Amino acid sequence: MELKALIFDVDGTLAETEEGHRLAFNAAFEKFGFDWQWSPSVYQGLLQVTGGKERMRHYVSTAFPDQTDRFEENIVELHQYKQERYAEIIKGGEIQLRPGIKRLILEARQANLKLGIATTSTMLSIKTLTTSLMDEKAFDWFPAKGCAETVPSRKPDPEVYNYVLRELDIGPEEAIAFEDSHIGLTAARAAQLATVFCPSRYLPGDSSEGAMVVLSNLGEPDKPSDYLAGLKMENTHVTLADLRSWHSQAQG
Ligand code: XBP
Ligand code: MG
Repeated sequence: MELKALIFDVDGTLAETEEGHRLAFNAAFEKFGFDWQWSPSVYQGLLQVTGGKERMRHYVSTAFPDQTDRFEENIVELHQYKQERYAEIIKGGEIQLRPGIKRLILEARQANLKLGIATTSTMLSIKTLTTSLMDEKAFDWFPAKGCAETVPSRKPDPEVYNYVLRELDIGPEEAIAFEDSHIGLTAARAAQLATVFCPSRYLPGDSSEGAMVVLSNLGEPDKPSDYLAGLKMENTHVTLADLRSWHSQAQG
């Protein structure tokens, strides 16, 4: 089967965004009078729960069960406030796209490949990141966007990827997914998608079991990627030719 589409996870894959999310969550807790803050190490553990609201509910129910009622009364507004702070952080320019992401997406557009996004984050976070870090029109480069609002279940459930495949009107054997976490890789693999895995800063030890190729990142001509496992890489950075070659090898 021909390679017809690339499907990208967002957080940790398009950009190392989780530190921005963490700071935004903490700003929201403070704003709404909840006296806890998530340290990097606590947040790293909480990333095992996907979806911001789900993550916060899990934390409060386990760490501050006596505040679950008051938290539940505020969670919608609190998460909206958190998203606004996160958008400011992204627009502030401290977080950039990971190496090779924009280069490969532009190459895929040139070759008329379809593009999709599959994230447990929100449509606002997709819009903010694509228009701020990629191109002011980049939100429209991805006709299929599986996210918190369009798909009720969360990774590692594969539904977000199955949704994107349906929206793109293609089968999993015609696409490649890009992920940064074991949870996301599990979701992509459960949707039968060959996956390029570039572990992110917050999840360096995540298992790459099932990935077609494992790399430090997609690389740039002047910033070589480190090959970590899986099908062999011919270049020092990932090109569309590499993806087509891996895709046909993975098809067997
Ligand atoms: C990562 C997530 C998200 C973010 C927080 O999503 O699990 O919940 O951590 O963003 P992915 P929200 O790696 O699938 O892109 O608060 O918008 O959920
Ligand atoms: Mg991710």
